[in-house]
Formats: sequence, C-alpha cells, structure tokens
Amino acid sequence: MIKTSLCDLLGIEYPIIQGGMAWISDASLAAAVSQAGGLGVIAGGNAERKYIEPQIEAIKKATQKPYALNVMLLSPFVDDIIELAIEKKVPIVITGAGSPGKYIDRLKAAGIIVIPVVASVALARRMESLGVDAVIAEGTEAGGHIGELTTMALTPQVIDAVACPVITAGGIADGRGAAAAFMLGAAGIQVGTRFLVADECTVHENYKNLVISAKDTAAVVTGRSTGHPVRVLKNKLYRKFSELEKNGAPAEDIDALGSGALRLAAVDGDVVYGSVMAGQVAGMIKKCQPADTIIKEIFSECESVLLDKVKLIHPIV
Ligand code: TUI
Repeated sequence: MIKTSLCDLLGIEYPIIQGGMAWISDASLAAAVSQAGGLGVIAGGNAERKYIEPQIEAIKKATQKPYALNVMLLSPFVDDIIELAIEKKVPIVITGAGSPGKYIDRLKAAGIIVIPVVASVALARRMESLGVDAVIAEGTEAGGHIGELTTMALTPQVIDAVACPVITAGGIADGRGAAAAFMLGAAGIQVGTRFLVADECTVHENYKNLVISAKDTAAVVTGRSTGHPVRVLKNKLYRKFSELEKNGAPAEDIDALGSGALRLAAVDGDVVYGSVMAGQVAGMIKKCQPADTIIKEIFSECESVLLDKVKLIHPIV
C-alpha cells in the first residue's frame, strides 16, 4: 500500500486526486472517487452558483469522505463560487487557471485546505509564502488550460523550490506514470482524463468514445497565439481554430470560438464542433471502468513496477 503525507493531509487512503474537469466532473464522479479512497473533485468551471450548489449538496449526501471543489479563476462567477465554498464548509478548495492570491486568507480563515494548481516555480513559491497547504504541479501534457513546462521538468523543480507537499499532474493515466511521479518526489498524483471515462462520469458518451478512440497524436493545443493555450482532441473546431490562428485573426475572434464550446461537447455531445478537452494520455485509455477499479489498478500496477525496477537497479545478490 502506498501512503504519503498527502493521505494524512487530506484524510484519504490513496494519494490520488481526480482532476477537476469543467462540465464533466460533477458530484457523481467525485463521490465515486472519494468513496473509493481518492479525492473526488467537483469542477466549478465557469458555471454559476445555482449549478454548483446542488452538486455540493449531492456529494454531501453520497459520501462522508473528503472531497474538493475546483475553482476556475477565469470564471466570471469566481467571487460567488469562493463565497459558496466558505458558506457550505467545503473541506478542500483546488484552484486553477490563475493565481488565487486574493482569496487565500479568507479560505484559510474558514478552515479550508487550499491547493492551487501551478505551472511554474515562481507561482509555486508565491503560493507557499501565502500559506497554501500543498500545490499541484501540472505539466503541459494535461488536458484543458495548460502551461508550458512538461510534468517531467516542472515537478522536480517545484519540489526543490517549496517545502509543502507537491502533487504532480499531466500525463499520468496508469501505474507506470504514478510510479514515475513518486520517483520524482511527488506526494501524490492528479489524474483527469482516465477518470473522464469512468462509469460514474456523466459526461456525454460521444465525449467518452472520442477519448477511447484517440490515438497518441490526437491531443493538440489551440490558443497558443492568444495566450490561452488549451489542449483538446482534434476535430472540426480544432481545424477552425488552426485556420484562424494561421491567418493571424484577432485574439478576441479566436477566443470567442472557444466560449461555450466545452459545454457543447461535454453536455450536448457535439464532439465535432464542441471543445473536447483531454490530455496527451488519451491515446492509452482504451476502456470505461468504475472509478474504484481505476484507482485500484493504478496503485497495484504502481507497486509492482516500483518493486520490479528496484530489483533491476539494485539486484539482491
Ligand atoms: O485550470 C486548468 N485547466 C482547465 S480550466 C478549464 S475551463 C476553461 N474554460 C474556459 C476557458 C479556459 C478554461 C479547462 N481546463 N488547469 C489548472 C492549470 N492552471 N493549469 C495551468 C494553470 C495555471 C497557469 C498559469 C495556473 C496559474 C497560472 O499563472 C497565474 C499567474 O498569475 O502567474
């Protein structure tokens, strides 16, 4: 059994966090992950309070175990969602897509564990000095809104820079990736894309099918030219993006193409003109499974590869 400081900090059995996926990870997936011993995460995305509040009520009914709310800092409703987290006594808040600096004091004063996603050493250091409990170092292999550095390069640099626990994210879908993360010194892993195809995930089945049929090169990046890089699976929307970016269209026109597109794919199932965000690991995900099986498989494979490799490197006689 693999235990780390993250298990003690969060009160979980396996050091794994389910990535918060806007319009995808609702109370159904998050409750299944938490119930299975990981940390389930409800994604706020850019949804309004009236959509998120019932999700919090639903997870409280479904499980006694810890869970988190992911607050997407580019959301126009971010202030409302922070307020909601405090009001509802959400135990853990994970932030993404920006700096949560101005909210940290209030969240901490409410007794909430705060874990920002960072994509650079500078932000990790700044967050630590503001008193966060841990950071998630997310590499560019991840799906959705991403930074520049790879997981392999970012993780050890963040670990060297801060004293708090570092969770690593981006490019991890199985026990081999988990073992690599622990070898880099991570206190835990965050996995998004593999949980997207969990049986309990309510995302539209067209979305799941596109992930399952994706090959290694299917996950590509839009929006580099506008400063809002987002990793998606190739489709007609991606080709439209590429054309606009190649022709030097105004940033507003390019960003406008993405607005509402994630909901269109995830909720309505339009995976041709919608935004199908997924990580580079999509190519290695081949089947839907219960969240509980995903977690058990990742950690049993992780243990066996770690034992295997140790024997290879340090043969005992
Ligand atoms: O947040 C994510 N991934 C996401 S959020 C999302 S929903 C969305 N909707 C509309 C437009 C854009 C996104 C889909 N995917 N991941 C966490 C993450 N945060 N990755 C990278 C970062 C990050 C990047 C730069 C965090 C902070 C940062 O710099 C902030 C600063 O001020 O230095």
